[in-house]
Amino acid sequence: MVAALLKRLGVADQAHSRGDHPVHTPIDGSRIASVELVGKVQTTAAIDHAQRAFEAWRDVPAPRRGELVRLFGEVLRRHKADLGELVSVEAGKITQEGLGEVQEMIDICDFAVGLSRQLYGLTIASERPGHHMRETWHPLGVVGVISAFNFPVAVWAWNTTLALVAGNAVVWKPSEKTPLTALACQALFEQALKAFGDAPEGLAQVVIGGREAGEALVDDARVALVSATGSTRMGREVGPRVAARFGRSILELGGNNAMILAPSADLDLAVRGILFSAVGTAGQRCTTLRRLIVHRAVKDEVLTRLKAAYAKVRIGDPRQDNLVGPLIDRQSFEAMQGALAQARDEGGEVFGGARQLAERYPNAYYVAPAIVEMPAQSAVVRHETFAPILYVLVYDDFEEALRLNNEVPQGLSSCIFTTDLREAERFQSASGSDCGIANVNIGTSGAEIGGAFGGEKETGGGRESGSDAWKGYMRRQTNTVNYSRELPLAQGIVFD
Ligand code: UN1
Repeated sequence: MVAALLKRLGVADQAHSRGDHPVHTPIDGSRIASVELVGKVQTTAAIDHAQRAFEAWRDVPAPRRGELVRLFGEVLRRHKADLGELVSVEAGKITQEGLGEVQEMIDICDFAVGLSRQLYGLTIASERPGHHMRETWHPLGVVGVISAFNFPVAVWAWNTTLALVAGNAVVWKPSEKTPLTALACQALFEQALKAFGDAPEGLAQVVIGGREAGEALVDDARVALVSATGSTRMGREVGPRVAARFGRSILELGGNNAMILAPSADLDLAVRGILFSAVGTAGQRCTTLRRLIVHRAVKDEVLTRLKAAYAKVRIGDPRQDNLVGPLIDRQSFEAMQGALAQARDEGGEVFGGARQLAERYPNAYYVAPAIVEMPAQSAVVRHETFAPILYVLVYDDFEEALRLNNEVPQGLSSCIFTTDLREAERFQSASGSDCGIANVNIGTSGAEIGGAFGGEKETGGGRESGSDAWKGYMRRQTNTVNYSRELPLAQGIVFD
């Protein structure tokens, strides 16, 4: 079945049947493919190739570069159902979310195509007569993309579409847990390349590899930008190593996203918002809602409604009519159980969280999402556990809620449910949420591509996707032109 799907997506048989790295589906834990992992030598060869491609691609006019991305968007539209299904099979996302992830790729293609005609720079008033100043944006070089299992295709697309219209070449190292979706993206991209005709070879490559391949990207001075999505632990290694060679990085690391639930909130909306953000993707989004900071006056009612909703959530095969699919693997299940035990030790009261369907799927890890009432924002709450655990904290006054929101090491996403304009505006003000994303009456997850995506503090500070995130993929040049017959110096300096 997976073989037929891969065939429809254009992946050659030998690419997923040879090699000694097994690929398992989290749906039932069975082995669905085996791939070859490459190391430093092959990754460095890919970078060589990409560097040559970059040297040709940077001179192709940007709107023409956009045409390649437009063609890719068309290929994706044709293969949306198949690629979405492969995301479900390999990452365990429910069908709706697998399709949503491919839609996110299509959306960023459209965004990047428009951008290819809008790589605007400024014109700047010169202080000298007969001079003008301007700023131009130039292609940067080879972009290394390191991505995680939980958004196995969209995050690559955010980076690659922008990098390509910006005139760069890309080398992608996906998670070892999701190589098949990466091979499928590559095969689909090759269809776009073919339709385009004359793009340089090696413009966008994938290296299926582990740590060694990642390190080769991180340490190679020709990789001008490393865009890495994953854990804070990974970012702590990647960031300083890239910086040590004066490379650039865009880091998209852990989140520990909170919702402040105010007494004036529309509770129907809030409960639905919590459910999607906390339970969706089985808690495996970097934007997953992990902390609910609820006002004492509505706490009991909200928890009663939430627990009723949690008890009804259908858990099972993500391709069937369920809302919660499996965790990615056993390690992830163990991390979740460890966090729940620690929460109990720290005074938490746990609802849900147990393994489900173990008899039916002895080698897969389905869990009931957990709600944990905590007496305080203790160590376990401050740590990101990549699983569906929602910690609940109670507040009495708004300043305390804001403090709790900000008092964790991570700074990705946040939201408030309120109908009080003062609270909503304060939450989004300079002294409000310290996160990269701060929403009102919307959950923490499920951002649109049009905004810049990323966060502060241990989240790494990077921005990807919309707004002017494209500037991170280009180099800025300041140009001053003298069209006079004199040579006046800036700052009025006389040097005769
Ligand atoms: C991630 O989990 O790495 O905002 C990305 C969201 C998605 C992207 C999540 N658009 O939840």
